[in-house]
Amino acid sequence: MVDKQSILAELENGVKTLQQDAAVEAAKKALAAGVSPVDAIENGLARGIRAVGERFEKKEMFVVELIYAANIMEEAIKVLEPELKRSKEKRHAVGIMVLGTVAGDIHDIGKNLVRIMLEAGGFEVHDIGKDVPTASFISKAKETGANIAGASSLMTTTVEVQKEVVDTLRAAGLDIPVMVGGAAATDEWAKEIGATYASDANSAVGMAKLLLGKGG
Ligand code: B1M
Repeated sequence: MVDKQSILAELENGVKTLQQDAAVEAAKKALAAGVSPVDAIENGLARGIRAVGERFEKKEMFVVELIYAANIMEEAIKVLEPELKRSKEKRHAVGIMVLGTVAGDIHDIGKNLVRIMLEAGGFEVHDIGKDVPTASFISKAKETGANIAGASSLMTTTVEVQKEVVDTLRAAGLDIPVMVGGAAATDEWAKEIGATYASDANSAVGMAKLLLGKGG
């Protein structure tokens, strides 16, 4: 019997030590052992990528290694994704969200997880991608009749664009709730710009429902 903690450690180390085969194998092991895919991502893979980020910041790793680690994480998530979708009850038309990573920011792993979890929670999500111009949030929201918007930002240099998204939606007459998240966003920041903060993909689902009066 393989214990959960050692599988989580294998997931973390696979990303941290840049070993794709080990990370992918650990993801398969996690599924076989009944570890929840959310746990495997949040307490395994994500810890690994954040450790890589810290080493990158201290200049102990090159950007090419950061890119490689992100690819490893994405490959391992592909293994977990079907179960991640299965593990949540499907309920349709809970809400329609336009979701993207703000202009200037190409980080999309976290945003993609948010999309997967929201879809699993019954939302119709229109993912407009990464590094998207603010105008795209508005045009997509109008086109799809979205009743909620989501903007992800991971960098201190692009977090300001979340405010631009809120302001531009309002200026276009779209008074829909806006959820923000990503490493550069905080609860305080969200309040300041008239948005709502969600710290992770799981709580994003509960928060989005709450914002649409469908919580509980
Ligand atoms: Co970059 N990067 N990166 N990077 N990268 C950070 C963000 C950084 C903090 C690393 C560091 O130096 N310590 C730093 C930013 C510093 C700052 O704030 N100023 C940084 C930098 C500097 C850069 C470049 C500029 C590096 C360079 O080229 N010199 C460059 C950016 C270029 C650009 O955007 N214009 C860059 C590039 C990259 C890669 C391409 C290599 C890769 C991204 C690959 C990809 O996304 N496809 C990458 C990665 C992997 C990271 C770190 C290491 C990890 C990010 C990640 O995927 N985390 C990151 C360090 C860190 O975050 N600590 C870093 C795992 C993911 C599951 O978590 O994204 O936080 P996260 O998402 C969570 C929650 O935040 C939340 O839910 C998710 C799931 O739980 N959430 C939401 C996210 N969005 C949400 C939206 C919501 C609600 C919740 O509502 C809408």
